[in-house]
Amino acid sequence: MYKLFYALKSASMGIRVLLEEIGEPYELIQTTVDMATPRPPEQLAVNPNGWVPVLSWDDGAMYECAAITVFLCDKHPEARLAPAVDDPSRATFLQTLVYFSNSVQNAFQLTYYPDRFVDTLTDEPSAQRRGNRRLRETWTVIDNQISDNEWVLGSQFSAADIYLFMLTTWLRPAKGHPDISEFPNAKRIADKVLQRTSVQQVYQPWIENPEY
Ligand SMILES: N[C@@H](CCC(=O)N[C@@H](CS)C(=O)NCC(=O)O)C(=O)O
Repeated sequence: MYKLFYALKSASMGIRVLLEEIGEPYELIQTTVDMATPRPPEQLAVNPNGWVPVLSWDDGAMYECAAITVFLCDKHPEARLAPAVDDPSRATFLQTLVYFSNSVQNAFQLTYYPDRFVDTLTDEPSAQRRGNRRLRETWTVIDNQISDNEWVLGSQFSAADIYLFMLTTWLRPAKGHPDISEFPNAKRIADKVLQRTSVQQVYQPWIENPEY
């Protein structure tokens, strides 16, 4: 049985959607993204960085959202959430997940955790402003990549579409982030992902209040 260290608003929500899509039993272990609140020791034992998602199962555990995504998709091919290793779209699948993780998420981190990028409090607004611009740059790359495709991988729905949806829920124009409407191709996919039963269930708090 899978155990997912879980916090609202975090990347653990996208992994929970995958677990719902796969249909395997799982347990949520509540944790936090609040800097002032200690993490459970079991979470820190797997991920000393203290962030989520962290996934564990009978004889293993791991962290990093993109890696967990690939792991779960490959472990449960019957869920058809990823192209097989010899499928031509596998390359775009892996490329997009890693780009989400190390470029788009990194831009979000500049805006949400500026203290991790600069030395002094007075420099933090500058880091946040650069993060806002970086968000626009990286989302533009993704929007152009999608072009008029139905899904990230063309005609094939995949976990990359779920990951994309999750990232759109972090966009906060009130913080200076770009609005999702600036990226109509990404928005088109996010709107369709939102219709899925798994997403309706996991993202209920966000659906009720996008500023949750
Ligand atoms: N590269 C990591 C980043 C994970 C991450 O930044 N998680 C955030 C929530 S989305 C978190 O746990 N923040 C609290 C912290 O960093 O202590 C991944 O993709 O899994």
